[in-house]
Amino acid sequence: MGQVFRKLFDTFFGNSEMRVVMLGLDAAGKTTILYKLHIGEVLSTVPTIGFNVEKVQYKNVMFTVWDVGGQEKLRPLWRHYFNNTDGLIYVVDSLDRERIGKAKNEFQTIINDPFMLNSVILVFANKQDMKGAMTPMEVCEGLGLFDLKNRKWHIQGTCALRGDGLYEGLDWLASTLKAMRAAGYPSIGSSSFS
Ligand SMILES: Nc1nc2c(ncn2[C@@H]2O[C@H](COP(=O)(O)OP(=O)(O)OP(=O)(O)O)[C@@H](O)[C@H]2O)c(=O)[nH]1
Ligand SMILES: [Mg+2]
Repeated sequence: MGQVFRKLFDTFFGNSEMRVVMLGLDAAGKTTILYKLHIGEVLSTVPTIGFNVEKVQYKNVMFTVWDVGGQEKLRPLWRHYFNNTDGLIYVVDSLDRERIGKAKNEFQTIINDPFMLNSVILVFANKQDMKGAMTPMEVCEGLGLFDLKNRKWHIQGTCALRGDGLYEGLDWLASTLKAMRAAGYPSIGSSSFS
């Protein structure tokens, strides 16, 4: 009964929960982003072996964010995190022009997985503070975002060290998922930039 009341309360006040998986090549900045969002600080990170998971409350949405290690030998494990995922945050090191092709291949594999077909896609073009970084538009082209059919996606330039762009991304995730839930799954494709 308590759970029923909780659901009614949440529906009335617009509260909701979202499960988000954050992926991307090693050193893209995933763990830095997770803790900047969770505790508001930049922690000194080591490469993630396995995963970190934290809750991030933003406005009236409780995000559960899974940050999974991105080293090559760990990538085959990513698919174990796909089930029941509302949203994907794909983090790109915008300075890493050499590996944008690799980032694209991994990205396309994720989003075409049957468990991920209804997930909305938020791309963080991270490390925008670095001179020579690819612009969000370049990252967009590099990942093949324009070719996506029937997917909801958004690209956001970020600097995890300063926190720039992170909450703008969560805003998009929250409003998009809420609109989709209100309308009922699956989504129709659309895209946006910032
Ligand atoms: N200049 C700059 N450095 C960043 C930014 N975000 C993260 N970094 C640095 O990038 C390095 C890798 O960051 P992590 O957060 O550990 O990367 P990760 O994606 O979690 O890497 P794996 O756990 O190996 O998958 C660290 O030295 C961070 O301080 C950013 O926006 N700008
Ligand atoms: Mg990490």
